[in-house]
Amino acid sequence: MKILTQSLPNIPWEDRPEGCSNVVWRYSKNPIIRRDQAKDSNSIFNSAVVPFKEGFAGVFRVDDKQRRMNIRRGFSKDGINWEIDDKPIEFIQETREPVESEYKYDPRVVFIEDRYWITWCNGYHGPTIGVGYTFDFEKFYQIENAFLPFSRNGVLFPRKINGKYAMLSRPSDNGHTPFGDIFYSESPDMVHWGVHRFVMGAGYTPWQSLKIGAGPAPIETSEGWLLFYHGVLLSCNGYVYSFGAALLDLDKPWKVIKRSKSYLLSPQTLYECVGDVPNVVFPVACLVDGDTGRLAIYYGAADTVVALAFGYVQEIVDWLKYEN
Ligand code: BMA
Repeated sequence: MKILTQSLPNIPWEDRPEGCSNVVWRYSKNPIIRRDQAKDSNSIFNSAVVPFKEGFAGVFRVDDKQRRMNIRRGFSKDGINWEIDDKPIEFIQETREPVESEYKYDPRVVFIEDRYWITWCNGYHGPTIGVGYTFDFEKFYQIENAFLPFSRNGVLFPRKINGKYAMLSRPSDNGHTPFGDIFYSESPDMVHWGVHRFVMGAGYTPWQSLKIGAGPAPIETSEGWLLFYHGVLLSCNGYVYSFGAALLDLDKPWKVIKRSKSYLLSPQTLYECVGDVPNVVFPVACLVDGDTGRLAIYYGAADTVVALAFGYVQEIVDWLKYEN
C-alpha cells in the first residue's frame, strides 16, 4: 500500500504502550491543551493543526468565558506545546458583502495546491459551513458559505478530485441534531457547490447509531481515502461520541469500500468523560508521515480540552479490511 502524503519526520509520536493491542492508542500525557491555556478561554477543543514551516500551525476552537464560540490561531514547534492567540481570527472578507458570522466552531484546515483552506461551522441563520483560506497564517480571508443552513462538519479533501474541489458535509438542524448522514459535494471554485452524493449514514453498528460526521481531511492511500469520522449513540444519559474509520473510493469518494463496525476510540478516560459535555471524543485533525505511516490524531475531549492519539495508516487500513 502507498501513502500518498508528504513525509513528516517531526510528527508528534509515542510508541504503542506495551501490552496494548488497540489499533489507535492515546498519548500518555493527554490532554495536550488545557481548557484555560488561552486568554479568557472557557474551553479549547475540536481544533485543527497542520505542518507549517519548521513546526506546526493550527486553528483552535476557543469558547470564551461568555461561552461565545470562535476560532483562534496557534503555533507550535513540536505539535504538542501550543501558543494560542488572545483573540479570535479576524477574516478579511473576499465576498460581495460581508458574510455574517454569528459564531464559528469546529474548524478543519487542509493544504490544497497553494494555500491552507479552513472550513468551520458558521453561524448564519443557524449553523452552516463557513470557508476561508490563508497563505501564511498572518492574513486570513473568508469567502462565501459553502451550503445553506443547516449543515455541520464540512471537511475538504486535500486535492481536487476529477478536476473539482471536494467536500464532505453533514446536513443537520438548528439544535443538537438527533440524526445525521455524510454527503459529498463538488465545486469548480470553492464557492458554488453541487453534484451532491450520499456517502454513508447513521446506523450500521450501535456506537454510530444516531448520527455520524466526517472528522479530519481524508488521507490518500493507494487503497482509497482513509476517513476518520465520529459516530454518536444515544444513551439514557445523552449523546456518546466515539470515532471510527472508513475507506472511500479514490475517484468516487461517495462509494464506501469499508467501514468501521467497531470504534477506534470511545470516551473512556477521565478527560473524555468529565468536562462541559461528558463522553465526547471528536477528531478534527490528523498529521501523517508519508514515509513511516505514523498518524497523530487530534481530538476534542468532553468539549473541554484537546487530546492526541496515535496509530499507523497501514494497520488501520488492514484492520478495516480484515479484522473489524
Ligand atoms: C456537536 C458539535 C461539537 C461537539 C459535539 C458534542 O453538535 O457542537 O462541537 O463536540 O456536538 O457536544
